[in-house]
Amino acid sequence: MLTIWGRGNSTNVKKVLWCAEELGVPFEHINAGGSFGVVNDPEYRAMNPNGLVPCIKDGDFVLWESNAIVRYFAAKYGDGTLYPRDVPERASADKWMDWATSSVALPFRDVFWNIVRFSPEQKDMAALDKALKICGGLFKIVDAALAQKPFLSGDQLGIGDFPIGCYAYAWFEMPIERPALPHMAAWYERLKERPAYRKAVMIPLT
Ligand SMILES: N[C@@H](CCC(=O)N[C@@H](CS)C(=O)NCC(=O)O)C(=O)O
Repeated sequence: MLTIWGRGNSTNVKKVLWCAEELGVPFEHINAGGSFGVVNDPEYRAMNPNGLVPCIKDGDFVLWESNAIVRYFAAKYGDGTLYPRDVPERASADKWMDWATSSVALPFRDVFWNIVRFSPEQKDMAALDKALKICGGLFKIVDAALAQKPFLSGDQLGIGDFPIGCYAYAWFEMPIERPALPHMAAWYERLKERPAYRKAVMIPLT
């Protein structure tokens, strides 16, 4: 039996829930983190000493780090579909996962928290403005890639689409000014057609 821990409104948890839903793997979902607590329980810390979400247990196998979990699900349950067998194709998809963490996560967090999470007194408009510009520039790179192929993983949805696919929902639904991103917007429309994406990712932002 597969168990997934993590509050569903976390981008990192969404990746994992969306991937499991795409693959049709049955799982139990336990809310954890934020107001749900759980992450400081000794049993949870024994699984994930970081005290962060998501974390999964598949049989006896425990794994944390959302991108690693998406790769694990794809390799175990979606070999040849979500997990490209062609090595350069897989590496190209991998690249978008790593890039989402190394380049997008921090500026995106500044946008998201200043628009969605912070109270009016907490908002930092200078930081928001700067982060919006950075994210707009980064998503132009995504837009250019999606001008060449329908998905970040190639001709079909794959591991490379999950992290930025989760950001795309917030990016296109937040009340912000966005640069023109026609190919990224068309990809987002394609994602919105997927029941798994709607179920796991398109939940209220607040
Ligand atoms: N690099 C980790 C980051 C995990 C992370 O920072 N998770 C956040 C939620 S997005 C968390 O657990 N925050 C504390 C909490 O929710 O209690 C991953 O991708 O899994």
